[in-house]
Amino acid sequence: NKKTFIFDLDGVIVDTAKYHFLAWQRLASQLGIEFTPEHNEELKGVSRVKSLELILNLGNIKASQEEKDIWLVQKNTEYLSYINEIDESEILPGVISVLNFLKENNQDIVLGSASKNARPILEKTNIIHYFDAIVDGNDVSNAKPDPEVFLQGAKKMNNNPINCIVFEDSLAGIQAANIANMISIGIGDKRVLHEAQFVFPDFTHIDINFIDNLVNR
Ligand code: G16
Ligand code: MG
Repeated sequence: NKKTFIFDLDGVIVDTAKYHFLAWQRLASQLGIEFTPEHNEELKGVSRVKSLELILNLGNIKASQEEKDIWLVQKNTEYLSYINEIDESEILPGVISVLNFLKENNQDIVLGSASKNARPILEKTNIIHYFDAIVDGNDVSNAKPDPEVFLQGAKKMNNNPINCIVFEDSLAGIQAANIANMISIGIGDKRVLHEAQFVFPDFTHIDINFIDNLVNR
């Protein structure tokens, strides 16, 4: 059976978390809220709207919908100013060899991200041509750990969830993959991603034989 390999974007393919951080930090400091890299960890895989709620909670700030909408636009405008400058060099080490191996072996490659900016990021980094389908923040109504994003990916490829393999850097994403009945592979810290079936610190630690076994299992 052909397998469908589903990749999260931020933290798996590219490290855009640092740009999300800079943009959220600018907004937070403007609102008098202290926002640290530790706080930023908790926003990984979390939607833009939900991220703002978490930051406002940090500062005990109550705001109207109008104010929130303005802040969401401001944050995204700043984020996009960084994204406009990125190129292939932002792709995390080891990712391209895995994508090439999957392409050579005729496997499905799908993006499953919470980001509404996924397409421009894949274009800027010159890897959009690898993807047979893209499911992103514009397509889903239920955020991870809800499995919707990954189930939509399987459906687009006409494949059964048991033939799908998910690469994720957030615990919510790993939980989403598990709920979807897919194989979950954590990229990052083993202690954080303890619910994943397999965990690797990054793609350079994944042997191509491991991927080959997933293709042929
Ligand atoms: C990414 C990031 C999150 C970000 C979310 C929405 O998720 O990890 O920090 O808040 O997308 O991004 P945007 O504001 O661009 O719509 P993922 O699922 O790719 O890891
Ligand atoms: Mg992620």
